[in-house]
Amino acid sequence: MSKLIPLHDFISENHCDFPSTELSSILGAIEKAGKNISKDIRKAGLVDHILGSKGSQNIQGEEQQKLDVVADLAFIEAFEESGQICGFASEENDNFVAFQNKEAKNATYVVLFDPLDGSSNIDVNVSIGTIFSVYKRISPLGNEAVLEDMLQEGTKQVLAGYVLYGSSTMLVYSTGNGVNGFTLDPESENFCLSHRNMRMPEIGRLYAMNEGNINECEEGLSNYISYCQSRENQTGMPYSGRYIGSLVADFHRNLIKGGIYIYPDVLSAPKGKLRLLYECNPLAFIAEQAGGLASTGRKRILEIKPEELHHQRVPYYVGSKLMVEKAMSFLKK
Ligand code: AHM
Ligand code: MG
Repeated sequence: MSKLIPLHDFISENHCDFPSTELSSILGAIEKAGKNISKDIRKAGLVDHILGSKGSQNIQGEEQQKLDVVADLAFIEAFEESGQICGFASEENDNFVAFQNKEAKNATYVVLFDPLDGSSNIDVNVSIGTIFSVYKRISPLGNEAVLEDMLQEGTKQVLAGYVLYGSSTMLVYSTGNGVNGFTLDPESENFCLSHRNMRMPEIGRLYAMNEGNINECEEGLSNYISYCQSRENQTGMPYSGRYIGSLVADFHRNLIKGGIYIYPDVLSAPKGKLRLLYECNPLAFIAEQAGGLASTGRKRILEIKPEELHHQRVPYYVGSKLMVEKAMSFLKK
C-alpha cells in the first residue's frame, strides 16, 4: 500500500492552495477539535457526561451536557488557541463572539460553524458532522470583530468544509481550488489523504428528502419527486431514496455517488429549515468546487446576501449538477 499522506504534509506540499499560513493553522485547529470530538463520539454511550439533554441531571445529580455543547466548546477553544480568529458565530450560541485579546483583534479571519449537525441522530448512533466556513474580516485589523464580518455572501468563503463522524471520521475541505478528503487513521491519529480532488458525478441515482413533508411542499417539487420515482427520469430507472436526516452524511454520500439533497420550504418551515450561514453556504461551496450545484430552487445559494445571523433559513437543493438543474426546471419561476 502506498504511503499515507497526513493532512499536515499535504498542506505543506500544496501551500499555494493556502493564501496565508494563518489559514492553514485555522485548518489545523479544526483538525484538532475534530479529532477530539471524534473520540468523544466513539465513547458517547459509555460516558455519563456527554449523552442526554443539557439541563438534565445524571444519577449523581451532576448536570449532563449535550454532545453538541461539548463540540461547540472544543471548537471555540481550538479557534481561540490558534490566535488566527478574531471572532466566530456558532449555531449553538445566541450571538456572535468577538475574542477580546490583542492577538485576536489583530487576526484576519472569522469562522462560522455548526459544531454538531444532525441533532436528532446524536443520541442514536447515526452519523453526524461539524460544518465550518471561514471568511476574511471586513472590519479593520486591531479592532473587535463586528456583525458585518459574519454576514458575508458565501462566494466570499476562503475555506469551508466539514468533519463527518461516520463509519470512519473524515475531514473534507476546500480553499476554492478543488476539494480534498482525509480519513482519520485511528492508529497514527492523523487525518490522511484518502479522496484527492473529489468530483461530484454530474448525475446520480439517489435522491434525499424528508418525504414526510411531501404534502406540505409546492406542487412542482412533488412532481419532481414523482419524476425521480419514475422510469421517465434521466437514467430511465427509478432513483433510490436515501435519507439519513444528517445533512453532512447525506451530502457526503451524494458527493461520492452522485445524487440530490432537498430541504424545501414547507408549511411548518415556510423559509426552509436549514440555516444559510452554518449549513447551506459551506456545503454549497464544497458542492460547487466539486462540480455540483446548490440553489434555493430559484437562486444560487452562494450569492445570497445574509441579513441575519441565526434566523436566516433557505430552501436547499444541493448535489449533482444535472439533477439540481432538473429539479429547478419543475419549480414555478
Ligand atoms: P439540526 O441543526 O437541528 O441538527 O437540523 C439540521 C438537520 C440536518 O442535518 C438534516 O438534514 C435535517 O435537519 C433533518 O431534518 P428533518 O428531521 O426535518 O428531516
Ligand atoms: Mg445544524
